[in-house]
Amino acid sequence: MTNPLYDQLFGKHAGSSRPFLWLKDGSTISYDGFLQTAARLAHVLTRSGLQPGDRLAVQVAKSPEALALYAACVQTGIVFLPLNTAYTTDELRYFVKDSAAAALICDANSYQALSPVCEGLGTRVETLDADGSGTLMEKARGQLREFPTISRSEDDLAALLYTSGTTGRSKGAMLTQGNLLSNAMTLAEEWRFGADDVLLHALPIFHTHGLFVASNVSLMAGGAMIFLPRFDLDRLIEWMPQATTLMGVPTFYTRLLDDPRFTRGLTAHMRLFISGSAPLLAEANVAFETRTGHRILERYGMTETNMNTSNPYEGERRAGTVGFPLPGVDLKITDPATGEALSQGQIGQIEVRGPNVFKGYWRMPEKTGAELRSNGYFITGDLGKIDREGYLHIVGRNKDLIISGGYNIYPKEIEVVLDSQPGVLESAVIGVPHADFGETVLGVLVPEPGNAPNLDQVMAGFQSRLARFKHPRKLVLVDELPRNAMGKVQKNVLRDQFKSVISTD
Ligand code: MCA
Ligand code: AMP
Repeated sequence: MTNPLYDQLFGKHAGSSRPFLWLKDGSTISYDGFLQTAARLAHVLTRSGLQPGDRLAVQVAKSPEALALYAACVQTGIVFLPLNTAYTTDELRYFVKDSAAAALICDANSYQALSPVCEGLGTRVETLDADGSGTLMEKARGQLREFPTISRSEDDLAALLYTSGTTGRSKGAMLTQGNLLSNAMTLAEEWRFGADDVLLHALPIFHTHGLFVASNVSLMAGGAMIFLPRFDLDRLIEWMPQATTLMGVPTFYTRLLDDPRFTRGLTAHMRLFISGSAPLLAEANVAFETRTGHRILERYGMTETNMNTSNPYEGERRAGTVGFPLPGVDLKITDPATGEALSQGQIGQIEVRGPNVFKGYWRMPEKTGAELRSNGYFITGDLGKIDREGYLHIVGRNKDLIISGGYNIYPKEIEVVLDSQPGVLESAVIGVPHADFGETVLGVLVPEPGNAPNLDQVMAGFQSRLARFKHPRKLVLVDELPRNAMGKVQKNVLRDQFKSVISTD
């Protein structure tokens, strides 16, 4: 009777009084205290009728209780389905319905809007607020602090994480216990995580980076985390002297570099800075090293695959590259047209295979078939090349995707909203360079003849439909969209035409 993911990440720490979470007020939560909260939550979930394999949708602020809910799901075999707190009610409706979630945990402020949605779908609702209050923890209070762990195998689902789709319909990536476990073990070893490490945790915990990469690696090693509610430059600078490691998206690093308080002295206690989720400019990495003496270790991953490649801990961390395939990961560069492997140095699509690669998209066999080959290789949609020394360079994307501050945004979702607005004949949404977020969203509109759209009204059309971070930062009008001979919109032409439209504002 085992539950590999629970045993390796959580169960092995039972009874340990070592600190696991340091909170912003300076208090700490021990491993044992954390596991007791998780066990109480496990009782609440199972007593309310949730079974192994059922989905638990969770849209709550970052808190120790929210992380304990993840542990409770692993312990009970319930599939954890975390959701970005920025998603609107319309977006939530889709995720709850598509996943057929048995229950949703949301914050008290969203309860009024979400409970009618869930009622219609037969989904129970409980609340959990940032301070740990709400109906969920009220129910947990009287429960036993130990829970008999439910047996699971490595092939069982542990989490369902939605990634946006190129057609506008988000896809649920099915991640097994084995996917998460293999990656946590590999990363903890590759990055030399140990029980003395203190990770400065300022990422959200509803995505792979903050939830699996940062938290699972710390749990695997038995280290501690300074668990900040969100990225806040002042708090990061305040806590850095207590920490040994930081994981962040490139925006974290460029914001730190912009602050004169961020000095070599401030980072003296740090052993490792890791970046991912979006490209880190080589110049930013060089500037970081000049300022601090640390070379950021850049790695590359995806929701569907966890982490695939990493620069080495020892050896050259090559700026502008994402390093080598991790142990156990096979990676090849292929011709997008034929799928044939290309030779070293040639640019093609990146394909990966390994124990980290997901099981497929939830209830979307045709999409799974299109991206996950029968020989186990997953077509990432990223374009890259391998240099002479074996480092992977990501040179672009073969998928229509914008990454803003580490959040993925699929243009199709935005184009659907734009196209439905009065006065808009058609639209194209592109990513343009942005100093803080790396890329940001630009909407290019073609007006209906004689009926130009009111741009303020067009922007208002996004309010209830899409999370704020997906809204275009700017809208521009053009007479027509550039198209190729096949009639396809040439977004590269638009990206070139409007590349300075945000920075020169
Ligand atoms: C916030 N806003 C954004 C973003 N974040 N707009 C565009 N892109 C964003 N990333 C908007 C808000 O809606 C708000 O709009 C305004 O910016 C300020 O909001 P605030 O909350 O203060 O934002 P912030 O603190 O400045 O946040 C920026 C951030 C945050 C720290 C970069 O977005 C962040 O933590 N990003 C990390 C995302 C992440 O974890 N990605 C990993 C995905 P207004 O003021 O107009 O209302 S996992 C992944 O990609 C793979 C697996 C991997 O390899 O890791
Ligand atoms: P997500 O769908 O949120 O999991 O985002 C995965 C995508 O983020 C990948 O397919 C890449 O396009 C991008 N990504 C992640 N890490 C890096 C990196 N270090 N450099 C460039 N792109 C990255």
